[in-house]
Formats: sequence, C-alpha cells, structure tokens
Amino acid sequence: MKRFLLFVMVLVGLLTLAACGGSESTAALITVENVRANLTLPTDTGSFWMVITNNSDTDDALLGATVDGCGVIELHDMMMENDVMVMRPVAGGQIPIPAGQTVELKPGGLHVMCLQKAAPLELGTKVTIELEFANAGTITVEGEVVEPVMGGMNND
Ligand SMILES: [Cu+2]
Repeated sequence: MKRFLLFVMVLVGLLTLAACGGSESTAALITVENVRANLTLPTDTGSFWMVITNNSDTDDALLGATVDGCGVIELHDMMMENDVMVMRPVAGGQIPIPAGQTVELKPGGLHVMCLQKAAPLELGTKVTIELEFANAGTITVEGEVVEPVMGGMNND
C-alpha cells in the first residue's frame, strides 16, 4: 500500500512537471499580445494598439515606449467631446495595468502615439516597439503594420 501511494505521488509529480514544461515556464509579469502598428499613412503620426495583461499581483503601468522612426512617443486616449472624437495624453502620462487585469489599446481608445514619424511603413512589415513598465521594466515586442484606421474611429 505504501509502495502504491509512493508511486502515485511520483506520477503526480511527473505530470505536474510535464504540465509546467509545456507552457512558458518563466511566468512573465506582463504579457503583450496582438501588437498592431497603424503607421502606413503619409503623415508624421501613427499609433500602436495591443493587448496588455498583468499576470502578477502587483499593479503596474505603461510609462512609455521607444520605436525607431518615431521621434516622440506619447500615451493617448480618445474620448467624445461636444460630439467630436478627440485624443489627448493620458492622465499622469501613464496607462495603469492593474494586477491580474487585461488592458486593451485599440482603435477609438487607448493607444501608443507615434509623433514625428520619419516615414510611412509598409503594410505587413514588422516594427519593434520597446515598452517601459513601472514594475515589469522594459519589454520589447514586435508589431505588425496593419491597414490604417482613419482617425482611429473604427471600433474593431
Ligand atoms: Cu493619439
């Protein structure tokens, strides 16, 4: 009976190991997914959208970003004002990513704003964006240059 119990315990241990080994073993504090770059228009601005998840139990915040070809980067939100959609820098200059929460940067809402864009980028190409978080530090991700969304008014 003791032998059998020991066997079961070893088996459970092995299964647990296997389960952990199958996924990302180093649990990232922050995961950034679905990074899209709206940079194709022949203007000197553009924007980035992405889905940011805080996997930790500590509140975090996106403080800023660096991208080659963007002279200045600001964190913006969009809102209706007198029936007009306007965008402006987020309060406090940062986007809070609360513990255990997912925050979506998307057309018509929060976005990373590229100002003083050096040149338009081609549809389908990749662009590297270095994100700076208050707690998780610097996270570098790749985004795909997508179809432009005029004025960022579309919601999908
Ligand atoms: Cu903006």
